[in-house]
Amino acid sequence: MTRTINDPLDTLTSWLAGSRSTVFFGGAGVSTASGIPDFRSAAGLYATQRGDGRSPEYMLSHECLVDEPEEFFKFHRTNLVHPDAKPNRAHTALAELEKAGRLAAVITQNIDGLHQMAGSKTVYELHGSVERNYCMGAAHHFYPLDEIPDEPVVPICPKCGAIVRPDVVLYGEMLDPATIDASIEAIERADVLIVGGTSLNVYPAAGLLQYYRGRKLALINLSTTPMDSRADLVIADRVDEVLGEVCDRVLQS
Ligand code: CNA
Repeated sequence: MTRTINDPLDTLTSWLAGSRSTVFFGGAGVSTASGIPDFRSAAGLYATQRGDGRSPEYMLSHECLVDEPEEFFKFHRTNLVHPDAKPNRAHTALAELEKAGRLAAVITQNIDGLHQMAGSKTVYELHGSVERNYCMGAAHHFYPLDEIPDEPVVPICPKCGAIVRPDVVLYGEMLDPATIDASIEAIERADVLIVGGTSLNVYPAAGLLQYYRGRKLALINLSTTPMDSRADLVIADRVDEVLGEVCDRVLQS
């Protein structure tokens, strides 16, 4: 990555170096370098899905899970479960910054579990995780991803016969109130807020940014977002490269 004077990365590095509480808020763009497509890029899931008239929103809805479980799990297993994906530099940089006491929390809309795999400890998963699954019977028997069939079938709980669903927030479902509260608290306490790899189109998640009161809001995204005019620093670049370089600079300083 070649940079010039007045490098925005210098600004971000100095913000982080002088910060008491930095929070990162991210989305699907954080994991594209791990080979997981996002939703809204040209190569994203919404552009590449073809076919039978069902929208991606419907395929990822509570309604689809209940009415057409076979179709739901075919879509889910094929498009949202990536068991071989590994953390990229964005994930590892955030984990390193947290370990060094430079990052208070990661708030993510992602459901891929890659932040935890990279070593991040304080991770608020607004939309849940495909790593966790539970049966829809009364007992909610829990199953980690590696106990779910590695094929697009409807998983059935061996204990009660109910469908085993992913612990993700589907369209038509509510976000977990405790996760929202913890995220709001982290954002309210943050003096630096870094937002990256998200189109900021999905609510209520994107709305949480309104709780930031500081004047060091950095936005790192390949395409424009509705928050660009509100940001104090906009970096239209790859979040994995930017975070990697800023992390190296902060930890060397
Ligand atoms: P989105 O709406 O698809 O937006 C992604 C944004 O990231 C776009 O604006 C891209 O321009 C940008 N982008 C892509 N790659 C990079 C990169 N390397 N560096 C910087 N910017 C990049 O996704 P959002 O997260 O905003 O939308 C929220 C949805 C997407 C949530 O409900 C997620 O659960 C869902 N999702 C998650 C995953 C995952 O867990 N990895 C994958 C696909 C979708």
